[in-house]
Amino acid sequence: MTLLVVMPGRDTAAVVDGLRAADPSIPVRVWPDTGPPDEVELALVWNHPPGALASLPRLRAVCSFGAGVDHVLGDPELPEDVVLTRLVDPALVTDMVEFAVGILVASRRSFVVYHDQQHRHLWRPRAYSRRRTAVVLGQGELGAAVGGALASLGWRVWGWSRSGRAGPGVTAVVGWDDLIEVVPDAEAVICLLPLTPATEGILDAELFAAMAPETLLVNLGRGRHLVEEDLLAGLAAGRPEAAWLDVFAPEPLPADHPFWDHPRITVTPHVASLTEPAAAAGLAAETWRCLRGGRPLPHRVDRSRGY
Ligand code: NDP
Ligand code: OXD
Repeated sequence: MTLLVVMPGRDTAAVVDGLRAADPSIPVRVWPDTGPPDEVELALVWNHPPGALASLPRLRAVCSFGAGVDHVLGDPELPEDVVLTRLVDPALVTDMVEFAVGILVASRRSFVVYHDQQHRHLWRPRAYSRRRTAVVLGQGELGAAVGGALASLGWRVWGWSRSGRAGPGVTAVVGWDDLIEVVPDAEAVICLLPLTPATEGILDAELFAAMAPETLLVNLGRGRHLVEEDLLAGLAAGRPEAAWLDVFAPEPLPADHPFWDHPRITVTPHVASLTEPAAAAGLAAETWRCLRGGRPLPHRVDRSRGY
């Protein structure tokens, strides 16, 4: 039985090294060199070619190389009975917290404006608000940590989830109507939702219309959470005032896309939190051992919920 790494276009050497370090006894292959397809029992995947997993008749489980699983569930030929797991890693959480807090601090305190002013030899202090309020959409591993970190820095934070789960110091918000009620009080709205049929297009005109002027939209979830034309119209109307986008549909963002040159959009290339190959390899190795030992798999995804 083998573990197949399916990450087209990515450097898989570090992942294979990580798997060897985690458990040298695991027989590893790298797509497209599957070996005998009926020997593959577990796959570690990132953006696999749709249909690739359907050609593996004894596949039992798939590990996502990242926290998100939309890239796996988007495959219409994903075998029904395959168990899906995802990466849950403290380093991924720390990196996300650092990135999200960094964006909010840099934006509120005008770091980019001062950098520009320096080069124009301008001495112009700018006022800033002390309200410090944010809505974090998604209160899972990442959203709860971001919300909790902001709360510990004195921010008033509302955290939106389906169940009412919320990070430490974060006020839970459930349901669209309650979300729309708190959004006008937020200086920043941060999206850390998984991409599912229920969350696709959630960053839309209705949400933007509810925002107060001077609100910052931060999308760290997935590009398809955002209705792009609604954002461009919203920015023109001043709600949101600005946007920081780390994720796009598709990626990379096409060279002629209007977001690149928009004066109030900041584009970063999906770097908020980068998967550490050794961590993903560790998860895959642990999943392998659980499969072999007949134990429940770690960080299992509820396929019907989509996250
Ligand atoms: P989790 O699965 O741990 O958490 C998901 C959260 O979203 C939960 O709080 C869940 O609510 C909430 N949620 C899901 N659907 C809805 C809905 N319809 N309405 C309201 N709340 C909803 O995910 P993670 O925190 O680990 O990751 C979130 C996403 O971040 C990933 O799916 C990925 O897309 C993105 N990501 C981006 C990265 C980047 O570099 N930009 C890096 C890593 C991840 P409940 O708690 O009630 O179930
Ligand atoms: C992830 C990501 O899902 O990198 O981990 O976006």
